[in-house]
Amino acid sequence: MTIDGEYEPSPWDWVREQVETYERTGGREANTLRDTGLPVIVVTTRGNKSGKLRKTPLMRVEHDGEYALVASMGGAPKNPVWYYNLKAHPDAVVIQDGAEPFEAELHELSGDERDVWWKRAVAAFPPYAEYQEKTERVIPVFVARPRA
Ligand code: F42
Repeated sequence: MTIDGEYEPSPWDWVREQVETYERTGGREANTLRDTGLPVIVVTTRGNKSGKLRKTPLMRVEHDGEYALVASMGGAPKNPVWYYNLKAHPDAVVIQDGAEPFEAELHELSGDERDVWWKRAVAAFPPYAEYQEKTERVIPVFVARPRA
């Protein structure tokens, strides 16, 4: 499953290499964040300015076939660029969790719905809690599910 466009790899070596290895092995390798043992997914978005395809590994926060996408960027003061790509092009999203990528539909969470998913996110990846304490922004969370 793909969306049309030219792929522009991440400028960060470790991110680019993780995506390449994950895709080449169908998620059998490079499927955790460094040596944490905690699983990742790969999310494809469309660049909000360039229109090019961007691939971003994120922590795997899965519940009943749905996925939280947590725009934490290590608690940095600014949102990651992929957040703006999702806001600009919510219809151009592909998620890979294992061998088979799928097109996803998603929305950004607020209120109680965000609280429920935030707890799930911290359970899957405890450092998210520290990241939220480090930054003034409320870390954005999307929920994504396979497109019907
Ligand atoms: N980041 C998270 O925010 N949450 C996670 O759970 C997470 C987990 C994770 C696990 C493994 C791993 O390897 C990385 C992980 N990361 C996680 C880091 C994540 O993969 C991203 O690298 C990080 O969130 C930063 O995202 P970013 O979209 O800001 O990426 C930067 C480095 C980037 O690629 N910048 C590009 C560039 O050329 O500088 C821009 C890419 C882009 O989308 N450009 C837009 C376009 O139109 O093409 C426009 C850019 C603009 O100027 O607005």
